[in-house]
Amino acid sequence: SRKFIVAGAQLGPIAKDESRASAVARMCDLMRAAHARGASLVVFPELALTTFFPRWFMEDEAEIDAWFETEMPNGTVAPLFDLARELGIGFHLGYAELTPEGRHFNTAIIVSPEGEIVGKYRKIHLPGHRENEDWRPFQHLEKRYFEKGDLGFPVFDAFGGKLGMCICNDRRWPETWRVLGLGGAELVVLGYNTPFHYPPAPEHDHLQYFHNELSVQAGCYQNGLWAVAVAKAGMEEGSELIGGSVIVAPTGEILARAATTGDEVITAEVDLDRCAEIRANVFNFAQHREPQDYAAITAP
Ligand code: ING
Repeated sequence: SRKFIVAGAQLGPIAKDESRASAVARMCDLMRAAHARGASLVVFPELALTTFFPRWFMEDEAEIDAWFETEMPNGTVAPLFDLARELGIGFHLGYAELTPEGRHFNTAIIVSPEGEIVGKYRKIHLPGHRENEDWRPFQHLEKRYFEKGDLGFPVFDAFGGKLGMCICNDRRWPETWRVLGLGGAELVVLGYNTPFHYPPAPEHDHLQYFHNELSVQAGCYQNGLWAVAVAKAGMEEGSELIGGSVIVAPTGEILARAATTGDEVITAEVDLDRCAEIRANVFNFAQHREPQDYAAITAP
């Protein structure tokens, strides 16, 4: 068996004027708590260093770029990397990436217990819109501030297994999970910032927690893999973000769920060998999958 304990480190709101140092200090506290509970890997949310800035319309490039990291690691996140090395715990971190070439991505990394970046992913499914839409109580301008990710859905050798990542809206798309499953992923780690209110369809607001679990549970079961999905939660600058961080088994069972919308650690023991219960049987791709009939899926 390849057993270890994973932790989801849910974050409560990060205020617009809250420093990155403050967010990092909160994450260090959560990393210590996760370590105290035996975790070898702790998963932080999407865009975990700042408030969810795509809720506002901005035009000034400097104002926009101030939300991005131009290096990773950097002085601000150094305490997190140092603590990881000290405790011998790996972590997943979501952040806004500004490359030296001036490209903007919604990015996540996996860092080893030695403090090395062993995997990187750039968000592919960017929800929302590009221009200000004043009918909305808040904006969702990811298509304005980020480019579509250009790294595909890679799978990395880490923690004795095969790890993949996705980010927030990616989790709603079955293609995300299937491509990671086909890549051999045994554990998918992801963060999300999901507003409770969905302006285009407010009649679905009460379903946000259900749709979060439905998406992750289906992804896990239909590809025989584990997932840790972690929220930035709570009332953040007037926008209520759902909590509901979960750890899900390859069977689709939820093994741990956050009980608050604040800073909270959830943990579960994963056994990567359990993926075989699904992948060798009901979802044995080699035996049962019929890709010759699926052409429509890759059609634009
Ligand atoms: N947030 C939301 C998400 O996909 C959203 C956007 C909310 C889309 C509700 C559809 C319904 O969870 C991000 N950051 O993708």
